[in-house]
Amino acid sequence: MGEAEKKKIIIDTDPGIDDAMAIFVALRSPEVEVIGLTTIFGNVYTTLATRNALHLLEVAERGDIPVAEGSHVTVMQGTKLRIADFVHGSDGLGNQNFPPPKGKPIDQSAAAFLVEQANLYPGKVTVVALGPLTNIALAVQMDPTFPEKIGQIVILGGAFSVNGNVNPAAEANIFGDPEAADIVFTCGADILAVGINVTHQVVLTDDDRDKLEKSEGKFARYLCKILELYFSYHSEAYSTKGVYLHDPTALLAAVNPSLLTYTTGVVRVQTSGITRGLTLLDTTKKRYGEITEWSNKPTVKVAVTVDAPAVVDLVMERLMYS
Ligand SMILES: [Ca+2]
Repeated sequence: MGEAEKKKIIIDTDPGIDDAMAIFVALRSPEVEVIGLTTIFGNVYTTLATRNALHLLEVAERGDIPVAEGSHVTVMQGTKLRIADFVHGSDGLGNQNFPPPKGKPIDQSAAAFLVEQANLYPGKVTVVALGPLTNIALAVQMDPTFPEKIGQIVILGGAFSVNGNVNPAAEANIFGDPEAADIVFTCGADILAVGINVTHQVVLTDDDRDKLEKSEGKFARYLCKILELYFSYHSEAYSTKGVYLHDPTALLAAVNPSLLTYTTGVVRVQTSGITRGLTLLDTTKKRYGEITEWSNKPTVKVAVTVDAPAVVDLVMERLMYS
């Protein structure tokens, strides 16, 4: 596949153990060209997310890929952030205390970088959003033409007709900045949301981890070190013997959309009360008698099913290849 035909992707990320997996899978996917990483708070604070993004690119010997640092606060300037360090370790990468990266982020903010790239390659850039949606919302606010110029936004987020993973209502990435999520879901861009109703079907088992451990693959060996903490969190929180592949599933949805099936409708995000962060899809099948908060809003695609064995196989294959 020639460089010109590859899908250009920007990964907006809060690394994050499964973010690390997704980034490595992307770098090993010949169908796509990673043209940048943008960072956001979520699994860690933004400063550490930037450091981890740079570190992961150095592990992959891809220091040529630019990293643009994202927002340190929510789109409403909120500073009280939810940080999931109890899932990913205080360093975000399984408490391995890796040395600091040599590289530095570019001078542009994540939102400015997103806007610039969308303008440089109109209709050609896919954003894979693996954290709270603050940077994407800021890009929409910075340039009202961003939604039509961006090719697609693949969102890892939401819990559609299932319980959340922060609380019964909310999934973590949406809960991290619900106002930003509502801006993005209603901005009119070509959006595909991959929620935990789908990613909870994609499980990397103990056996899979053993295979990674025994492989000669550089990424596989690296990931086995950081995966330990992720496995123990899942065992405690869900009583499972495997881990959910949230971020790699969303990434592969961008690489190969035929791995999932979708429905279409309008998604709004609850921004207040006990269900703050709830994603609610109107499938537009009923004509309501009144104007609702979903009326006349752009539709998005929401993933419904996933070929989970195929996703796990692809993740394994791409990580084990050395
Ligand atoms: Ca993430």
